Amino acid sequence: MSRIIHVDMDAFFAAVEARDRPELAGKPVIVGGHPRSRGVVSTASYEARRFGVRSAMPSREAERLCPQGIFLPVRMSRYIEVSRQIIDILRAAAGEAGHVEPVSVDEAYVDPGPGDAVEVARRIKAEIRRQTGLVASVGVAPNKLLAKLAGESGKPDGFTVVGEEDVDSLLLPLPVRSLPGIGPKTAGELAMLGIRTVAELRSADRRLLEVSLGRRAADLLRLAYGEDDRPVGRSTELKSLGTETTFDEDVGDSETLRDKLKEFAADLAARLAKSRLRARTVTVKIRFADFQTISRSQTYPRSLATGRELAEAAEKAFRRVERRDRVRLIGLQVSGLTERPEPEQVKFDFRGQGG
Ligand code: TTP
Ligand code: MG
Repeated sequence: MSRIIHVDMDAFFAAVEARDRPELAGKPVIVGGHPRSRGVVSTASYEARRFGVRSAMPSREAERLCPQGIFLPVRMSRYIEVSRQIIDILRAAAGEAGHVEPVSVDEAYVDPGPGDAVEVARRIKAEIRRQTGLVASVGVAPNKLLAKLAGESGKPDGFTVVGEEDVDSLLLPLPVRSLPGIGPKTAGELAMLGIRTVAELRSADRRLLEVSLGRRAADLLRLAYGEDDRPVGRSTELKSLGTETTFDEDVGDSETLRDKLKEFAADLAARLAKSRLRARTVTVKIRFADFQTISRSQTYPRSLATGRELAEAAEKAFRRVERRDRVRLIGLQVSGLTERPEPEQVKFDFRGQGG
């Protein structure tokens, strides 16, 4: 039975820009850092992707691949506004009995409850188009893993329903990299064993997998068979907030990096406060001059909220970075978000008592 719906907006930041400025429709729009800076591409319209432009690519390279590209800066607050509008549409479609789990600014899972998932999914796609003028790709499948892969398989402007009988035709041809949790490192390890696709992963020698991957082997096999029993979460807010910067010139001294982290901590504290949230995990991300990218996280039993608390946690995580080379990009992310307790009930209202 197809139960879970995955929704992900097509070329989200670029699509919002083109919606706000109709003259950009159908053009190669590239949102991100300026091509004469050392910034990176946040996203590109599908027209720009035809030239090879991709998220996270240096903007300079994007300009080389697509000289006619229209480069625009990131307007995050605008995208968050549209994101909220989309979440509201999803909630309305899920109804009282269903629920919505946003996973990023443009992506969410919907559990339609007892409602007909395909029917709810159709309504979601149509309402997003009608109310925002934007295109969502939607996947419907028996679980979250398959719903996401179904949605991705139809991009852009996708609507893909995967029943039990379609699971193999969806999964088998996929590169192992498409499975969640398989990053470049694990994909590299698998490639050494001659495993590139899900079909190859399924038919791989189990002993060999266990020897090479240890405990991860069992998890990978479950993914390869499309097994996933994670429920759609009921938390209604974003799972993480983050900010990062690419330096104009690689930075060697750690004081500059620490200052940047303090700045980020203050910014994130303000954003957490606006959403009335606290965070339990703080992650520092660093990309070195050679593009090696690492992250170090600190998780606390008690949640953090102030700029000072976040800065201290960031500092701790930063100290765990062993490599001391020049840094191209630094970022800070908070996750494990929880709602702030309501303030103590105000018992007395002193207004009107003079003063
Ligand atoms: P995605 O959903 O990954 O990408 P997308 O919506 O632009 O395109 P599509 O889903 O059709 O493939 O990310 C959502 C937004 O998040 C994206 O519009 C911009 C931002 N983003 C970045 O800023 N940096 C990144 O590296 C990625 C992947 C996304
Ligand atoms: Mg998207």
